[in-house]
Amino acid sequence: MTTRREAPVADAVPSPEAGRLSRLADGDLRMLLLIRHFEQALLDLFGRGRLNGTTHTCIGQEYVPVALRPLLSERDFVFSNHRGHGHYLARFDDPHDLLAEVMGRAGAVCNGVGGSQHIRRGRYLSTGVQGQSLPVAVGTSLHLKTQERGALTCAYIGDGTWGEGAVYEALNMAALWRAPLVVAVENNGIAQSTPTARHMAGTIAGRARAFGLRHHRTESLDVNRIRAELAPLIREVRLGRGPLVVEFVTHRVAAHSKGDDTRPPGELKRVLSHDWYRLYAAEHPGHFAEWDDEVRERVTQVVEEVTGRPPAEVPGP
Ligand SMILES: Cc1ncc(C[n+]2csc(CCOP(=O)(O)OP(=O)(O)O)c2C)c(N)n1
Ligand SMILES: [Mg+2]
Repeated sequence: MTTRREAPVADAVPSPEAGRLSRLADGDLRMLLLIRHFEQALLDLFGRGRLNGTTHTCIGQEYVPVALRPLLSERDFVFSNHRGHGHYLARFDDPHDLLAEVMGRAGAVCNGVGGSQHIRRGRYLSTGVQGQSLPVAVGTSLHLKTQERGALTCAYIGDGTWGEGAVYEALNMAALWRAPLVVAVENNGIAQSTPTARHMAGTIAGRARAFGLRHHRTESLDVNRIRAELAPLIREVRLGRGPLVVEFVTHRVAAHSKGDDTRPPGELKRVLSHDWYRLYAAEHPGHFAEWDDEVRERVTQVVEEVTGRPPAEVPGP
């Protein structure tokens, strides 16, 4: 099979806040495209009835974990959420075993019992339960603080997850004990079908401030620029200056899950004007063309190889 092509690049009308996108290193563009085509392939597989269960793609938000990638080390813990395929791929660059996990095929990261949302691999854990990870992330970061100085825990949460009480218990302890914790907030302006303005009183900055936490907000889609902004802040977390909340103002280009998009056409158009994929193609057409087909083809091969595998075997008790 081949994965579906997206809307023509000519549709890309850059949004002024999105800014210009600088030229990426090949490895970064390759990773961004890997995540994009992987997610697109999952939607195609669902559409053709080849996948069970559910999935939440990070289409439009791929640049967040790609920007963080070189700022995190193997010693760091990463806690992911229901929209976690990009977080996983940016850490492991292993689409075969992730797809096998989602499809329940041999070689699956967690023998196929975790599926799209519940994955553990070394120091990487994801959960589909909103707000569940932050208290555990604080615990691991305190462990690192005492046992492995210089390492940190990074926990990804969405804007909607700030409605969970456990988040505040965790932030309180993290602040009091100066935990080496980075809370990466993917503020995509919506929680399932509820816009942020209708579920959040105040702001993420204000909530971080209430605990005395450092907060950095970025609207950029530019991987190089985001990295330059974050590198010194993350270094300070490693040096023991306490937790950091990074708020990425981002855009969920695809549906919440598989096809449940309730946003009006005008809003979808606005969202598309922040899609790095279309914007990068328009701004760096030569570089984009050099990699896009190649990575799409790689994902096509991954899909073919993994769908041909036998079912995963769950080890007995
Ligand atoms: C405790 C809990 N309540 C409800 C849900 C159902 N649910 C899954 S994703 C989601 C919205 C999450 O919004 P946000 O945190 O903004 O993340 P996004 O989906 O936008 O990435 C909801 C309500 C859940 N997974 N866990
Ligand atoms: Mg959200």
